[in-house]
Amino acid sequence: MKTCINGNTLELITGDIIQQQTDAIVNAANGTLMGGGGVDGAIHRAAGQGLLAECKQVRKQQLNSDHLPTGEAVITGGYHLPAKYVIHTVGPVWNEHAADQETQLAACYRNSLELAMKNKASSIAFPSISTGVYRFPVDLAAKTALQTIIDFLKDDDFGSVVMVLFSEKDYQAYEAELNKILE
Ligand code: AR6
Repeated sequence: MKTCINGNTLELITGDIIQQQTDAIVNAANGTLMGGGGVDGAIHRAAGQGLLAECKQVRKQQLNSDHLPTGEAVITGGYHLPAKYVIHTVGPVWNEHAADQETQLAACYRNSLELAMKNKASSIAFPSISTGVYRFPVDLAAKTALQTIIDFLKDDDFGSVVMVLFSEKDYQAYEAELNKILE
């Protein structure tokens, strides 16, 4: 499904993010930036050792050896990936009693888009941040992600945003939420 927002495009596809030929792809990382399972593991495996080495440098130089806080984003090269950049962001771990998880998830999308724009990227591919290991409910994640992307595209001349969903079930959840928002 593809829609036009203020001259920009927003597309939902099923697929594998490591194959995306966008200027930037987004990694659903953890605060250590040292890789992990899920999409993070796939990105690190496909990009090669150079990515991990740059992540270590970013930790040291930009983060004072601390963890990347939830909702924030940093950028590295793409190494062996088709994408020029990888933007690493940390989604919230789902906890039904916490109040600020949607705000944190929205911050992941907004900060990633702002960082892409700052680096002159005009196309970006996102995975469904937080809906795997971090257990965020996919319908709520889809609503938050799509509303944040749409609000950004309404205000900015960016280019193309692709949501890469890893299963048909996730695609359908995102498609349903996008249709509701566009109604
Ligand atoms: N392309 C696109 N989407 C994918 C891919 C892929 N190659 N692989 C998995 N997904 P997750 P999180 C989907 O668990 O919930 C890591 O260990 C997956 O089906 O990767 O934010 C990190 O190091 C799901 O829909 O990320 C963190 O510790 C979505 O990507 C933690 O997991 C996100 O699932 C982050 O958890």
